[in-house]
Amino acid sequence: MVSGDYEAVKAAILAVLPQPGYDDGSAGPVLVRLAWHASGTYDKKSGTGGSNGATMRFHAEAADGANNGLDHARAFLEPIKQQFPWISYADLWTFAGVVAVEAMGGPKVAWRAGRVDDKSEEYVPPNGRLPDATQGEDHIRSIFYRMGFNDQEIVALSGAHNLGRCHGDRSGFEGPWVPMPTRFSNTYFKLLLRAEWIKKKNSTGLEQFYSDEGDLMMLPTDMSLIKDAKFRVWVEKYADDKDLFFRDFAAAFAKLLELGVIRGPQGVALREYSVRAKL
Ligand code: FMI
Repeated sequence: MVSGDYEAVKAAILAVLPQPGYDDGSAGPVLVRLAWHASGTYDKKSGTGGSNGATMRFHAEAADGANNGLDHARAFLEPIKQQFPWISYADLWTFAGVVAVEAMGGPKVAWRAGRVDDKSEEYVPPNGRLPDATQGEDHIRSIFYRMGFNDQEIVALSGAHNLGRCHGDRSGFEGPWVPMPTRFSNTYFKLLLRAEWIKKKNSTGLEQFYSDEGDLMMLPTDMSLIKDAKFRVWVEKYADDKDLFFRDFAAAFAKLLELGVIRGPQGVALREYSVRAKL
């Protein structure tokens, strides 16, 4: 196998997407969540965390409650890592997110190879850096601002909840946001604005919001996007204009996957280089 043949890796990722016995029949949504959680630990002040290093391979990060269920995503990709040992996990996990978004009908997202896997746990970021879905707009802002995102980017990224579902045994929340959770679109924003959302306790005891028919859901954090006036402007724009959403999502997701990646010569993200460049 030719080292650096990303088209071959892409074909292998496309081949694992159909998973008839899993969730809604696709590995795509959980792969997008893996790419996001691998990257979203970034702290722009210290330069720590982020997608470089693939630190979620280590127990300390994999065991963060926010990462529950991502073992499925890592397991879907493991045979591909075995088939193409030259690709780093850090590249494979982020690339799989990009390939999955596009394959599910979403935009093409810019992606660059070059991340390097850390050999030890030295750079595992502390647990608790990812957002908590039971909280509101202040929390979401503080977490995403720490990564370097603004309000518009926060709303665009949240549009990924067009995909997939919540699992009671992972996050404690239950159900999908949209009727077709393996098709990328702006339906999530339309539903947020149009449906009536009713707060109820779910079967695990957490409060979430249900549509009048009761088959779709929203998280407390999703609801904060329509409660907060500055977020709501963007929800309305993205509900109205799918192309704008696709463009803005592609830009914000590409930026997310580059967090913590400081590239040296030839675009290779050496861990030592990233850390020293910040000192
Ligand atoms: Fe979301 N998510 N997400 N999400 N996410 C999921 C599933 C899920 C939160 C909470 C949350 C982003 C941001 C945020 C994405 C993509 C993205 C779940 C259910 C919860 C509770 C997990 C489960 O399996 O039970 C927030 C509110 C707090 C962490 C939040 O800020 C972002 C930025 C993205 C990518 C751009 C996807 C695709 C899923 C579906 C996963 C699946 O397994 O179906």
